[in-house]
Amino acid sequence: MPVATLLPFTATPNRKSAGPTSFRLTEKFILLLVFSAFITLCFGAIFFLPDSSKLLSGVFFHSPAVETNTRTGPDSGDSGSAGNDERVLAKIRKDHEKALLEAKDTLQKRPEELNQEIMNDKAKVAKDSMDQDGKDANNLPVVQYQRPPGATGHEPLDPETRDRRTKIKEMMKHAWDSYRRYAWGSNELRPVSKQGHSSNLFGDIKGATIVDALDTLYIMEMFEEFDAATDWVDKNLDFKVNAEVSVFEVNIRFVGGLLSAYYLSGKEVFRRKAVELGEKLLPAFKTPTGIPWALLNLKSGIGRNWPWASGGSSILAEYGTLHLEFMHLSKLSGNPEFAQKVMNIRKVLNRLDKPQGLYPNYLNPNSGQWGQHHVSVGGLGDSFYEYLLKAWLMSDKSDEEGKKMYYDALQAIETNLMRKSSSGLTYIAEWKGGLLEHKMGHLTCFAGGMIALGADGAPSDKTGHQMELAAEIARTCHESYSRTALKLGPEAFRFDGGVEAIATRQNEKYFILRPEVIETYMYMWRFTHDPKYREWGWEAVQALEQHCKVEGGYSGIRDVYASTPNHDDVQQSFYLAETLKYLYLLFSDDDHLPFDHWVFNTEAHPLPTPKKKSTCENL
Ligand code: DMJ
Repeated sequence: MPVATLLPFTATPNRKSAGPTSFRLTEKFILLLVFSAFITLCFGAIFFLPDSSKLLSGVFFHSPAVETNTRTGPDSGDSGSAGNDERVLAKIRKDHEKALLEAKDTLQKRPEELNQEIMNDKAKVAKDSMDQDGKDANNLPVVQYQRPPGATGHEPLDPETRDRRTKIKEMMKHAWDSYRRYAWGSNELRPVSKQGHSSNLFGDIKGATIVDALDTLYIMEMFEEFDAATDWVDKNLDFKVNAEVSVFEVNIRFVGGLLSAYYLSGKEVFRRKAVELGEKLLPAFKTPTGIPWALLNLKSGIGRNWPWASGGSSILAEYGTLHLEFMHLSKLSGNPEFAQKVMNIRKVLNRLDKPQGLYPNYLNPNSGQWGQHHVSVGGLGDSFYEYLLKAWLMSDKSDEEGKKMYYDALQAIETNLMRKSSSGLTYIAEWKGGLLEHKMGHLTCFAGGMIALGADGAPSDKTGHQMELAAEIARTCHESYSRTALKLGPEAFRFDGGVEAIATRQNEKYFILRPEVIETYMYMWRFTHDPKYREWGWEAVQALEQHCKVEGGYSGIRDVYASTPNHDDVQQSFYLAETLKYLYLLFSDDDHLPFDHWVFNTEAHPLPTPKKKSTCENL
């Protein structure tokens, strides 16, 4: 038996600090030493202890030959006993030589060969334990796990960048340790009052921060914390709740977080939990059109829409932000239903007329007709556009329908919603029945990153133009930060009444640790390497440290124009999932979660973009 087959199948794979290659080799070498020492001891005992072979055969070994010998008892003659001892000794010698040869052979193999052997052994064990339909004990198909490139990175060479990256990791540690200390198992942390906090978006599902933070912990190589989080997920994450949840929020944070954790670590518990939760969400699609409800009771499977949403409509950014996760769920579960449900959403949308080519935010799931004609690239609309582009990228650019829908929509947005202020700031306004509201949300700032990400795939004469638009949006969003007292951006800012990039209404002046502006800096840095994006990111870090950091974690702020911060006492789970992750990547090299192998879901959970002909070719 090769030494490789003795290794535990659940060893944590490919970590920089304890990678499977070095870890397994070391482990094998130790095993080999122990095994050789043990055999040597046996030989010593056989040759030097009086009548030791009898002792051995009676106490340590239970081979049929030995058992036969001991059972014969006093009747058996000495000559027969000596013959049996000889046979046992010969067998031990033979096994020893064979094991030594196999071990020598194993040690001569290259790490990749050893890895492959381990993978094959794992697949074989999994195959042996599956039933006739090729499913494992959890009724999931056996999937040969392969880690996509760039799951962990390396220290940047430039000392300043390295220090800044280390600083972000310290911020993550403070946020995580505080959550662990004061709110472990709750959805979020109240960092000022130092206790747990639960929003009703997740019903009675617990642990939003744990699931949202898993992949950030992994990519920052905080493996002790990652293991604790994994253990919590394994033992405590429970979806059997009699409560109503937001289908969108649960999908982007929990399903997305679990999927990422699976793809980064290869741990089956995450695949199992993601599929289990995905199945719980399926009843949301039981509507006459198949456009899902916004809210779903996970126990009864009864859905409904937000009471405030235009005549019982479903919301574009909610039903349009399931595609990436559901395609992966189909792949990992072998159940095509997930993919069918999200492909049907596209069918419904493509049958409808679009005013000026725009997608209104409200759609009635019963009639299949638009509700109020309100269009936005911020709240209620945003991630629908993001998912069209990313669905195309995630399909290794084979999803032509997603591609066309994205570039057509972007053209309509540029024509109808994008404007320049009198001092030359480009912004994306909101559209209400043909009239523009000259307001841009913090949420809308993600569009700089999205447009940069898509620029390369646009018709060649538009690539440069789209990169310019992306850079202009990044600049506008940076202005929205630098025009405040605390150097953190408001929830929404306006371009009317003589102001530019400033919030004028009290209820738009808050900052809740949102990631979108930093997300755009990260994309712009990757595509341009213009140092200003790292500088802008660093400005945000300093402001976060100065105004949001408290002893018990990080808190949002009620008014970014006030000279001193008034904390809202919530550390949002997306602060760990998105804001800190995008900051870390901003100060990392480009080969950490490289864009040609990963796309980020709208909660910044990286999902692999399998190449055609690989194990995930149908995505
Ligand atoms: C996140 O949950 C996601 O980014 C979502 O798409 C929009 N809002 C928050 C962060 O601001």
